[in-house]
Amino acid sequence: MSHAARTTRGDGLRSAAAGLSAAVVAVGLAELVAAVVEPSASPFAVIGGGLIDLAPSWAKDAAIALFGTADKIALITGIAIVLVGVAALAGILESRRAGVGAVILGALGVLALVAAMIRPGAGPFAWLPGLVAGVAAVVALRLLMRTVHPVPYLRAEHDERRRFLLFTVGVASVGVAALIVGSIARGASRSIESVRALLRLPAPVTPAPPVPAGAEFDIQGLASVVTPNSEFYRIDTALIVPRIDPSDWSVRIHGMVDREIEITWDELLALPMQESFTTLACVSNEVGGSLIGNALWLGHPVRELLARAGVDPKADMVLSTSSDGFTASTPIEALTDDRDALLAIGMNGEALPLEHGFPVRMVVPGLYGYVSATKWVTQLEVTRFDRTTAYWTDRGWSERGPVKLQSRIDVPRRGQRIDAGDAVIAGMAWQQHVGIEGVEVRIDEGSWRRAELSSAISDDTWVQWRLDWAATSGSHTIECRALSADGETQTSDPAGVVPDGAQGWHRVDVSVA
Ligand SMILES: Nc1nc2c(c(=O)[nH]1)N[C@H]1C(S)=C(S)[C@@H](COP(=O)(O)O)O[C@H]1N2
Ligand SMILES: [Mo]
Repeated sequence: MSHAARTTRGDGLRSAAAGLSAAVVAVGLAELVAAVVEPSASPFAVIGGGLIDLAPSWAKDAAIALFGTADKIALITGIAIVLVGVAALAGILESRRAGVGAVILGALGVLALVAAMIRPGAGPFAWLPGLVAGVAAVVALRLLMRTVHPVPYLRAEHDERRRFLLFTVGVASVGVAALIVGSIARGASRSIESVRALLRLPAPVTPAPPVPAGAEFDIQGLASVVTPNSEFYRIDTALIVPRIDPSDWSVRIHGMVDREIEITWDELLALPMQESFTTLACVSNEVGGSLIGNALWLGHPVRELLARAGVDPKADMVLSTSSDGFTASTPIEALTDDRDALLAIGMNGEALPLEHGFPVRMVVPGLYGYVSATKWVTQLEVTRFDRTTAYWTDRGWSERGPVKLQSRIDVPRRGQRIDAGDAVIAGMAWQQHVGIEGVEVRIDEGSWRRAELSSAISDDTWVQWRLDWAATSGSHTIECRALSADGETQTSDPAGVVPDGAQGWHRVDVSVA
């Protein structure tokens, strides 16, 4: 092997390492600055957030299908992998031609800067982390390059190598240290969590009736009728959960109204509070899926606030907006009729968890979350469907999203091995704001049998069902279908989640020993 060839290959590796090291220190310093100055302007968060907003709806579906609630971790990991590749390449290109790699890394900083500034709700220093990232990356790369290409004859080769290693590892360590300090700083600014923990929610003027005695069958593996907050599904576009101090929060009701109103947290808390159980479902929930949960919500009826503002009779929609720019279009009748559409502050007896919309969110019975359940809500614009469109409507989803009649088999699970003899089949059924009249089950495409329903909390919640089954050995297929309170039978016609929710019968294959 010739001396020249060896030097070239070593150069390539070292250049790539220099690029990586420069990227690590840039990311570390930028995240540290963001943590201190403006947490939501973190380069990872703004670029990730931008990707989420730009992603076509099939990509969002695929991400949810593949990673479920871990979709955000998957995205961050993906960005990190791409960054590693680009940084290594920038290092190599820089060593071939000075300036090229620096321009690439600098451009990444500019990308973070722009992404931070165009985010809804960007603060006055949103540009700073991106700038820091760009400058740090360029300076570090140029500096490290000098040690990749040392001045000839000055030192022995192994000295040069040692010097290069020292510099590269040193610079990267500064980045890692900054990342650690940044995440500690982020943790220390957990003050919103303590504000939340110390909150005392007002008692409801209209409490929910107690959960009926027969609401819950005691069957292992069957979803509980009320979903604990810690197990409640979470779906949103927020890479960084908005941290809103209630004392800074207000909601503005404007648009086609007689008088615009703005309500602060203290004003909201002083209004009469109502409690109700409402089952919330995601339009991305597949047949048999778990993106659904039921909670006891505490809040003030949206209808009262709209009445106060005075709604123009020509309006047919309310566009709710969150602090981070998400929007949902809710048909106005769902917010003005007698259903329990709430501006909610409480979930299962505590203040809303941060990731479920603290301090205030919307909850509307009968509609999928993407057209109704805006978390971190700050604006209600009374408008018309022909004037404006919401976040997911712009990405190919239906502008209206009434919940479809659905049922699900929880027990037995797919592929579960059970013993022949007495067995139980059980699951959940729902069509919020309509109600469930019955559930039917059939085995191996035989005749339909009526399942037993638990006592529903209300028409706005899901209900459990169960059926005894004398299981015989062999492979079996179990299917279920729900009957709604208004006489509809759940369709067998399958459909995917786009554009307005999945449909079809849930089917589970089991083998009986
Ligand atoms: N601000 C904000 N609110 C949002 C969303 C969002 O992306 N941002 N997603 C909606 C969707 S698609 C659903 S299904 C529900 C989920 O509410 P959860 O996370 O509390 O279960 O929130 C809705 N509210
Ligand atoms: Mo959703």
